[in-house]
Amino acid sequence: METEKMALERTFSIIKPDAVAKNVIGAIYNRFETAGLRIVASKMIHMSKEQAEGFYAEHKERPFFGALVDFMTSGPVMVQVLEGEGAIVKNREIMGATNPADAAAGTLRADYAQSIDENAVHGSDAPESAAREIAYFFSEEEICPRTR
Ligand code: RTP
Ligand code: MG
Repeated sequence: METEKMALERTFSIIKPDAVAKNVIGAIYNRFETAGLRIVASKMIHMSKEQAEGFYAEHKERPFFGALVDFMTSGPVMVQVLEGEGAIVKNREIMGATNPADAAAGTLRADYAQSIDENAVHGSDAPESAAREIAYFFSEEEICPRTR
């Protein structure tokens, strides 16, 4: 039987304003790289209200939506595309649970998040959301797959 090989995947990641303010961008990038994820696109942005509302449109009706948009626009963020085998699930594992109180030891949220509202990182949760979120912040020309 043919050996199953996990697909090379891309996922979208945000280092949120709380983690940027803590000066741990490099520490978080180190976690991605150590886990075998490659950063194939990256930039710092300060999201507008409209940009944050559009990005989190799926949560529009949730009670925390206003607070989420306020938080995500409270300071600059790093947005990046991560590439690797099983990148979507792998990044979610590195991140840990949404609520840092539930996040496993050694995950980014256990180490760098303070609350469910200010939880350090975002990562796409499925192939469809990854594709949509990457396209929301990056043009195809801004993504640089490895050539060596
Ligand atoms: P993210 O989208 O940021 O990667 O986080 P997630 O998938 O783990 O969580 P999601 O359900 O998509 O929620 C998006 C963000 O909204 C905030 N949130 N607050 N107060 C609350 O009950 C609550 N629930 C979610 C969090 O900041 C979460 O990351
Ligand atoms: Mg989510």
